[in-house]
Amino acid sequence: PFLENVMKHESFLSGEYNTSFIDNTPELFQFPKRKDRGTKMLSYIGNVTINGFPGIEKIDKPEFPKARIPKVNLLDHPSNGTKQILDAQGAEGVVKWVKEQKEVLLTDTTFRDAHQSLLATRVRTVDLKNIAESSARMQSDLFSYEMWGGATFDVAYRFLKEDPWMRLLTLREKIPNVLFQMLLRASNAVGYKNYPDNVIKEFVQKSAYAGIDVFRIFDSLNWIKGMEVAIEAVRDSGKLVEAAICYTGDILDPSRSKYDTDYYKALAKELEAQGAHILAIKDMAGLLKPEAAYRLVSELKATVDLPIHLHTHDTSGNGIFQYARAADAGVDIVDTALGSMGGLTSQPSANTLYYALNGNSRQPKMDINHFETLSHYWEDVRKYYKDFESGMNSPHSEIYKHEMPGGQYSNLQQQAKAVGLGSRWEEVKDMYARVNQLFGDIVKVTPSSKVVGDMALFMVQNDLDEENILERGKSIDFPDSVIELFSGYLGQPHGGFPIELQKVILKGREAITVRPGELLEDVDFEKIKKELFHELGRPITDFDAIAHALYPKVFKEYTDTHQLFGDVSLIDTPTFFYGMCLGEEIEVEIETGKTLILKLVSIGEPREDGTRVLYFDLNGQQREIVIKDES
Ligand code: 3PY
Ligand code: ZN
Repeated sequence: PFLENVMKHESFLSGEYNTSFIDNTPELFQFPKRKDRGTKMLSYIGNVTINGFPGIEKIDKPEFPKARIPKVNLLDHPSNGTKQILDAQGAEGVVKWVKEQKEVLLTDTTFRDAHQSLLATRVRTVDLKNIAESSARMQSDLFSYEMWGGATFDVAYRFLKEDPWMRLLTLREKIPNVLFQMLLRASNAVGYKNYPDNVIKEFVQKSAYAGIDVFRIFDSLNWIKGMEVAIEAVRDSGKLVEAAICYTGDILDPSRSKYDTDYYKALAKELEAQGAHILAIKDMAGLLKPEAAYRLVSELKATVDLPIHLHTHDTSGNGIFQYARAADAGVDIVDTALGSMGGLTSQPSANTLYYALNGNSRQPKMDINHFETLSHYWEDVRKYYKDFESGMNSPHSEIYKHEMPGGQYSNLQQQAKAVGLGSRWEEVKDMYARVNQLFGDIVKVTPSSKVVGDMALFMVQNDLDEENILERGKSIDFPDSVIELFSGYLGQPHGGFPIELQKVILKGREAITVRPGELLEDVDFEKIKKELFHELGRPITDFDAIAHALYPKVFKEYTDTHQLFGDVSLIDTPTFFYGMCLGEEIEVEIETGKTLILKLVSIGEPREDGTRVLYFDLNGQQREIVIKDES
């Protein structure tokens, strides 16, 4: 505390101090009464026990089976994998190696897109950490783990109250042999709007430093100009640029000629010229029908000299068929999830693909028994997150109509519930498709998909249809995200914006057509660090500063929670969501070799001021925690 007081002091911060500073500044020796880590953690647990976790139904903690963590010998170093190729031979070495492989290579998305798409991105670091060492030893043939980026960054701070950088660093330490891949929304980084160029560069540089090897970069309108800064930053970092084209429409349907094969070929060529190492086809909604996959992959293979990495969502149930046809056409890498985290809005199951390609020379190289064992672990862990399941439990062919990305489905559903439209979900989906047409049939992927979702919720909530919008639009206050899109702040859509609608939405304001980053002022990271240091009274990392630059409000709420409850990421997931039962005992490892043993001994009746006293046992000592009962 003394050092903290020194470092927080005005004179110290401004550099206006001399050798008598300590002797003449008595307040440096006044220490606030602080709560220890144990008490902070008990406050969190007590609070959830009494008031529940925000956004999920408050019930008594269910009994969950103990997750089946496979036993592996940690003294056996994991086999060398793609990470060692990158380290020894650089990005070009990885590309060369990929091209030499006869089998289809796999990316495992269980740590990112699978749970973003099935469980509203809520899987916590502790559950990833617990299986990481086993995964490294059981999946060393993978091309990569897709394990970061997309919505995970924001959700970690916003809902899970944990630090996504720590997740990356922790997993990197435990998985040293396979490439780590992230999803980067180009100029939107891991957010929902364009950021200044120096934020994108800093984000890429620090992510590469913390452990990301492959950056899948996409623009939510397939506007290549919006990808340039990110592509260059990744090339500068020495890591792999996986430039993505987002698939929308239907190349098999001649009536949807806006997005035909030539459109995708032109994009691929441009991305190759920009310096992509790998080309991704990002079929974020699972719209690429099997025959279309065959044609598109064949055509792209003939157009560019890059490995092709195919990403889909299995929402329709056609994912395995799509991958099999893509394999026939020579696709190099496909995205899959472990069996129990695969299918439906997630990626196709790796385990199933293995059997689907039995007898095919391109069957992926993998130890299927290992994949089944890891799948058991996820079958158990998935139960902790049952409140975030979308409720979709069979293949959903309507996806071809509403075209909603898999990663958005369960998240938009949560958003609809939050604004009281949970029971009108069917209408929301239908409206989503109508908004797409109203907007001129745009590419829908974060953040453009979020704008379509916001507008759909807005129209259902206010009983609006397409005609009202155009007729009465001048008196309608559109959601901010809609105004931003039509102002050009997310970039330019293929074919431009519908002019009439744009006028109605912008109400006389000018839209931009240049790259938004050209107009945004650089963020001053040193200033952010200084301010945060002053506010939080602790050393500020570059990682903190980036998080603050991306989402100041979310980061502030996260740090407030952290100050109140400490590092809640260490608590096991059932306790994190449901608190503790009377008489229950749990263990929390707060650092290697240091474990807290917590027991909930009693819960007092509410007192007049609405508080209750909870008695815990913390490593054998009684602790009294006062919690306000919000019920
Ligand atoms: C994301 O940007 O988070 C996505 O998963 C888009 O598909
Ligand atoms: Zn996806």
